[in-house]
Amino acid sequence: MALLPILCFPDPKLHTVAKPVLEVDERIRALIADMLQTMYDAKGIGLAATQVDVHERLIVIDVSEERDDPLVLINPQMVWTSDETHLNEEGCLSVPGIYDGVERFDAVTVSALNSEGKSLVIEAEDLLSVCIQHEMDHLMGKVFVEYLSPLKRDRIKKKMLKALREEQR
Ligand code: K1U
Ligand code: ZN
Repeated sequence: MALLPILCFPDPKLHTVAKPVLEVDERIRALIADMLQTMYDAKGIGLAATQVDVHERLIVIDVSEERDDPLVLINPQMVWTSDETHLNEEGCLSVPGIYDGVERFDAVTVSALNSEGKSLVIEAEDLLSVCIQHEMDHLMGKVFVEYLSPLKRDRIKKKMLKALREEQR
C-alpha cells in the first residue's frame, strides 16, 4: 500500500471528467487500497480518484466514527434524489483549511459496483448522502468551492496559491 499525493485546488487537473472503470481487476483493487490508506491518513471521510490524479470513476468513503466501515463505489450512478435539500458545511482534502455551506439533496440512491465488481445499491442520507454527492462531483471535475460566490472562490484561490508559493520557498 502507498500514500498517494492529493491534488490541491486550483490545480486544473481537478477539473478532468473521469471515465468509467472498464474492469475491476488487481490494478483497481491496488488503487482502492492506496486511496483508503490516503483518505484515513488525511483524516478525510471520502476521496475520489480524481483527487489522486487518476481519472476513472472510483470513490472511497468512510463516515463511521470508528473509521472501520469503508465503502467503495465504482462507476457510481445517481438513480434517485430527494425533493428536499439542505445547506451543509463541507470541507475538501483538495482545499485544505476551507469550510463552507453547500446546498445538497437530503437523500440519494446510488447504484455502483463494489471492489469485487458486484452491483450494489446504496440509499444514503445525512453525512453519507452529502459525502457521496461531494465525491461524485469530483468525478465530474467539480470542486465544492464552485458552488460558492465568485468573490469567495477567488479569495480561496489566492489563499491556496499563496500557501503553495510559501511551501515551495
Ligand atoms: O473529497 C474530499 O475532499 C473529502 C472530504 C469529504 C467531505 C467532507 C465534508 C462534507 C462533504 C464531503 C473530507 O473528508 S474533508 C475533511 C473532513 O473530514 C470533514 C470536513 C467537514 C465535515 C466532516 C468531515
Ligand atoms: Zn473534496
